[in-house]
Amino acid sequence: PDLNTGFTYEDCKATADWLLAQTDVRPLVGIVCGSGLGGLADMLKDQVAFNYKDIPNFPQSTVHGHAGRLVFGTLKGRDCVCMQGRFHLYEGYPIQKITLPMRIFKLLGVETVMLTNAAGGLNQDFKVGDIMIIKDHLNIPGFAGNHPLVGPNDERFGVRFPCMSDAYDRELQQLAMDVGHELGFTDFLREGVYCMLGGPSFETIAECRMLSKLGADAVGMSTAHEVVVARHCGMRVFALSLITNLAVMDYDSEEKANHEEVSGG
Ligand code: 6GU
Repeated sequence: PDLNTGFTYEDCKATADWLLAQTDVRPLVGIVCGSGLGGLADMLKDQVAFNYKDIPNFPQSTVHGHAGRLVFGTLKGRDCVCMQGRFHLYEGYPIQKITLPMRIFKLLGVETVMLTNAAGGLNQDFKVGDIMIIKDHLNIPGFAGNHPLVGPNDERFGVRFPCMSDAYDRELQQLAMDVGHELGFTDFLREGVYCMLGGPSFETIAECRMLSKLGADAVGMSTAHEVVVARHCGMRVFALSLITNLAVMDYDSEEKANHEEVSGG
């Protein structure tokens, strides 16, 4: 059978070359801005920005609170590229399509990917506003076969069975911890395990309790799929969760998760 998903190495290369032809920026760092965290992209200097809808092969953002621009520029003098808005499983695209930007990053020359997300806190010690350095993840859609590396493997990206025990770069975690302490963030800087679910519904109370027992500190609807693809093609990964709300863990609670608190909208 023809198992070609339409997102081949050649497709990614064509997109990367199309972008590189229109900017002198040669990014070694690629950033993915989570819900409500797209303001970082606006801080880039000497910007060259592309709307997702104008980029060949790119999916388009359908979620309110996600802008949908790929921004090239410099941060503190370093060339970087920033996704202002990302793609989620619940938008309905195939998972190979929503992770395509990671492979385009790779072909742009990116060596390190930094990802942020808005997440619900499961860890009882967490508070709203905490920043969690992600040390590991639970890729729940992946367990069920909704995994971005399903299908024919192109060795030009990476191996058939990539290792994930070193997915989150330990040096970068330590560096972030050190810098966070220096900046006076100690009281709200955490580390923990991020759990990705497909969404779009938020979790039931029983689901939150289950995820907590499984070792998750925070839960959201992104990041793990991108990390898997980024690691497959050999990029270093650093990721942060902003704890925008606390997951509801008991039946007496009046709290309800909603998109406005999550996206800062
Ligand atoms: Cl509580 N759950 C999920 N799945 N995603 C979130 C969230 C909760 N809070 C922010 N994003």
